[in-house]
Amino acid sequence: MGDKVLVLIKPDGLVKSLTGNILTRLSETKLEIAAAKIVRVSRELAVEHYKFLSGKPFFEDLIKYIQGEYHSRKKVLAMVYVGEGAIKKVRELAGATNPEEADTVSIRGQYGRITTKGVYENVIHASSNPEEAEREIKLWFQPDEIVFDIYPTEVRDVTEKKRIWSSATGKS
Ligand code: DAT
Ligand code: MG
Repeated sequence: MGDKVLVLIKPDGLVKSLTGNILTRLSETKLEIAAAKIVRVSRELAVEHYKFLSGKPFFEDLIKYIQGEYHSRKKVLAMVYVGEGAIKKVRELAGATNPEEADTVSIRGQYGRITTKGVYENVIHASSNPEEAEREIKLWFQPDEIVFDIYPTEVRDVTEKKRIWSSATGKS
């Protein structure tokens, strides 16, 4: 199966209508898409995702950015790609963390920017190594949301409160 990688198209990517373009470029890698969903990012999820950067001066801005607080679209597109060299391939396509330093034809090089506040709006996230990929994929996705069994699962009886569709017909 090869590597697994969590890919996020961040709120700036969505506002700039880059989704189609980025998906095309990802598909050209011939990696396989194993999961995808649009997510409204809670503070809890954002903090857990970026927990290794919690000591950094830019941490609070980073949390606000991924939550869409700086954009009109408060959501991200979260995806899992699998395949030989997936992490390397997607990170190469993404380009360097700092959009000013990223290769000019990479996604971050082409579409990223540093705001006047110093926030790196770099359009896309990609896990940086297999351990991070596993941690991130398990944070963003439940097993049933992924079409392959990419990590071992277990069956357990759990009772939890769950929001379901109301039986009342709503007006759209
Ligand atoms: P990457 O996203 O390339 O894996 P990272 O994991 O080191 O980079 O950092 C996560 C995000 O944090 C990154 O996409 C943008 C932001 N960031 C990193 N370094 C930064 C800096 N010096 N100033 C502002 N934002 C930064
Ligand atoms: Mg990283």
